[in-house]
Amino acid sequence: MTTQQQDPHFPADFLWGVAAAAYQIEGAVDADGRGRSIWDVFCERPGAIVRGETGVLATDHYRRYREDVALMRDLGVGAYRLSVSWSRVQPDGRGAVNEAGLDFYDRLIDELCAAGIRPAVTLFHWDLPQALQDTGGWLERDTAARLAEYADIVGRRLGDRVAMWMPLNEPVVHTLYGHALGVHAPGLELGFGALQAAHHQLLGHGLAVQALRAAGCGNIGIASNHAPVHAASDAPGDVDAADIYDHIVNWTFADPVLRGSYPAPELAALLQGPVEDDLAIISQPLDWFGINYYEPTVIAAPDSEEGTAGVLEVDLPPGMPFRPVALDGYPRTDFGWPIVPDGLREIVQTFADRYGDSLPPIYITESGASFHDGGPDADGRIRDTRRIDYHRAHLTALRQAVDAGVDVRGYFVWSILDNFEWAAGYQERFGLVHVDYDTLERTPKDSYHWYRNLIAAHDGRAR
Ligand code: GBH
Repeated sequence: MTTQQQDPHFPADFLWGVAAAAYQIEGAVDADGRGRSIWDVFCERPGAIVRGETGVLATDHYRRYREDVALMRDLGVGAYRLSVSWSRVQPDGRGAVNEAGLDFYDRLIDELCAAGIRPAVTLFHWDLPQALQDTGGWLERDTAARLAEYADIVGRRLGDRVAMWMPLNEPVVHTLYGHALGVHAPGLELGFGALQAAHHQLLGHGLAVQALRAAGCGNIGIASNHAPVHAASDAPGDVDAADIYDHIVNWTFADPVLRGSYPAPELAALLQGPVEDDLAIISQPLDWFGINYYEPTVIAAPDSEEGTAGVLEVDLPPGMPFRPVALDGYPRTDFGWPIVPDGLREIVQTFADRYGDSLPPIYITESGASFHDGGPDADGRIRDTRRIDYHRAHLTALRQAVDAGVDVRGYFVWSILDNFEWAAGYQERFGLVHVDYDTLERTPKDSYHWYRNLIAAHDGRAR
């Protein structure tokens, strides 16, 4: 199957990247003065993580980063999307700077630059310092100002070498999973009350963009999770339910950033604070907009005739005005997520249609799949053909959006390494490189070699 299909071709300046996040790969949670984050605490909660796994060791990237950068260099990527652990930089989330923690990113970024790889930095990939959680976390307005303070510190120290900035990763997932449903840190189950945490993250984004610009940093965007939402049927109830869900998971997070408004007055009415003034801050012009894409959602009314089991990893609490419905007829990853490459084309096109000229260039800041690859075969290879098919199909769909005129500038594979997949632990493997969690040995999979050839076929011009 793999060999018969053709790889798509992109313009010469298309940026080929890989992505990861601090808590999922670094380990070394006590090293060099790092403070505790909400994920350290959440992982200790009985039953929170599959098999009780934690990020204490993870892939040990904190100590093995040189080896990992060498793997990226040989891969030929133009950029590496990493996240900075706020708790390394400010162990208490505010005030005093821990120079030893910043030094790690200084070394990592120097290593990347020496390898010809552009660093793309996420400031907040869900690992809030626990001290800030203790004073209310994202439910507290002041946390937005703290993100800006932290952005200023990191921007001044690393800004001369960082090529792309993202204050936030997927505020929608941190809101829904972390604050509405309680399956991610900080483990709050607030239902619609979680919207306040969304607003404060978005406000933090806007303030952090301002702080980065004041620190002389440019090329700033966001990594925001988006996917099409479809109604399970043409029945008005299903259509309405899908529309509500679409507004919550997509437009509540993109409209404030790209339009300076919330998509529905009912949502804005649930928020406290000077929302109108905040929206002016949240909608700071961006240089680009990053979309993380995994899979579309199909939604039915709670009492609809449609569908059976939902496909969300988590059950929604009773009383919600929508119900996810299984997406039939598509292959699934080993995580159980449906594989729908056209959803990537569709969401990118939807953004272009919705925002028109006010949409900056798009990057796909994450795309990837978990397959439970075993270790190397006797010949040393890991034959993850399905992962190759996955990325090829998604890039082919993305190419169609580019052909249709959407300005897409790059694609970051999630992830360079197998890593700690949050509540799902280490069983889920998204990497182009296999990690043996007993020996921490890295083995490039067939997908790594495929991606390297694809990048090389574009002539290494991504750099
Ligand atoms: C991203 O989140 C994160 O940024 C990254 O840290 C993470 O490791 C990576 O993706 C892989 O998970 O059950 O079919 O409804 C992903 C956001 C939101 C994508 C929930 C999958 C549910 C799939 N995810 N969504 S389904």
